[in-house]
Amino acid sequence: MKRDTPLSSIKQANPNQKIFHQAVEEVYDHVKTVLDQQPEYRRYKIFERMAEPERIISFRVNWMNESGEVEINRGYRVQMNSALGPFKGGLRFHPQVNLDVLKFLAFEQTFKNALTGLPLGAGKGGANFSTKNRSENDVMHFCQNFMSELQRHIGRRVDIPAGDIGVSRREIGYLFGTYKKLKNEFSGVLTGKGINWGGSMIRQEATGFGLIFFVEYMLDQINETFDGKRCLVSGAGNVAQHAIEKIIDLGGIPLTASDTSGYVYIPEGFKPEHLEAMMKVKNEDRGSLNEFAEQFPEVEFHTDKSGSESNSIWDIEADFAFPCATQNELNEKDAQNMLNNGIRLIAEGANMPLTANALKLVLDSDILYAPGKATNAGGVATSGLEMSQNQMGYYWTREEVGYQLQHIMKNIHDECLQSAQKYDLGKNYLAGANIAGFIKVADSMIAEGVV
Ligand code: NDP
Ligand code: 2IT
Repeated sequence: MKRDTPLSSIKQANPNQKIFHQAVEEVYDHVKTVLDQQPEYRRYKIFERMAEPERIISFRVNWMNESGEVEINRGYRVQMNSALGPFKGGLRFHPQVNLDVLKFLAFEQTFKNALTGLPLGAGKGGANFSTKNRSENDVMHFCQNFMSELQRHIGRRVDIPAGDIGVSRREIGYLFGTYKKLKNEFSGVLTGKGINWGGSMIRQEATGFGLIFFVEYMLDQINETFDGKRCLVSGAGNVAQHAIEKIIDLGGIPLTASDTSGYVYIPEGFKPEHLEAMMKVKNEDRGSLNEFAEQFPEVEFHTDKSGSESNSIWDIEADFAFPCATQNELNEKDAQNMLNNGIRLIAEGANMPLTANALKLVLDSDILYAPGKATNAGGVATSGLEMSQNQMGYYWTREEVGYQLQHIMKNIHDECLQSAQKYDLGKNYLAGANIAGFIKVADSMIAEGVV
């Protein structure tokens, strides 16, 4: 009889959660070497325990919309792992939110948060709700009803949510206001807050900036810089916007951005005025990218058909690529096109944007690749800095937070490389990130006993 591996038993225990399986398998592929060398990890079933959330909360969110109609949504919080600190991770509001997606995100968060070097456990939550085409009142009422239940399960020493897809500073504001009113407490229970009400400098920019800092360190290794490099960026939200901003700062040429309506391509690259106009359309008007494209003759708008014969953002010739939209947005065909077109580096702003087959192709090639759990960790790291400032009641300057973010990204970069090298895996940043994150959490779990 074939013996169960940790991976097969996790898959059996979580049938039909394909995205979660994908995330677990990708970590297991690297961590199994460590399990073989450290029998304690197997004896204490550390990997299996990491894949089992400490607690899952699922709740009804019912509320009345502007037309007086009752709506019912499902809210969740997956409290994944508290070995290193209180549960920490974003909230996603998107129609496709379900436990499969949230468990994958919470699992990834475990390793990412460990890599930051800050005392952060891992969690993720959200609801199957879309803020698109909703009035301001509907968004506020939804957030209030969502928090009226979530407030029982979170706290500044228990679980500290933040934003993710569909949850920006506006939603964090409504969620924070509701928590404050219900608990009669002004505290750092959420991160991504506004600067005047407990937020940290640079939290808004941190994920995109951190991604580009990380890539600067990768380029240092080969004596390269961003100067003159043509860059593909997908997404047009928080992460993509600030990645584009930093690429421009460093002399790179961001060529593209995308949303659910399509993608924009600027053959000469984004200039600050393009970015400013796109941010207005996406953040203030809450519109689509074609509304941005209409403002400039040089901005081309295309409907995206990733993976099909033509017209995908990933077909454009470039040096570097930064998928910053969502999971599994870049498939095998896209990856093959990029390799054929001579792409030299892929670094993930989104969480798990490459399908398993796309990832395999990329890892088998000789291009540089870095995974989201390392490269997008600047967001949660700056959330960690926001928590420290909330606890101190004292706020750092933009320069101070910027300096700390750069320092954290450098440490993550170096730790990934060192771990990969220690296990003879060369410059495999993915293996390095998985192994380094795993060991920190595993050792802490053993120290804290079987609880
Ligand atoms: P936003 O909601 O700000 O932006 C998401 C962008 O991606 C939007 O432009 C959206 O288009 C587009 N998008 C979302 N889903 C799809 C889809 N199925 N197909 C095509 N386009 C899509 O989210 P963020 O920028 O915050 O998050 C982007 C990614 O980065 C996610 O994977 C998130 O988990 C990850 N991340 C975010 C962090 C943060 O601090 N915010 C930290 C670390 C990771 P449209 O505008 O049309 O909806
Ligand atoms: O995926 C992520 O790391 C985030 N959405 C940010 C989480 C946070 O707590 O800042």
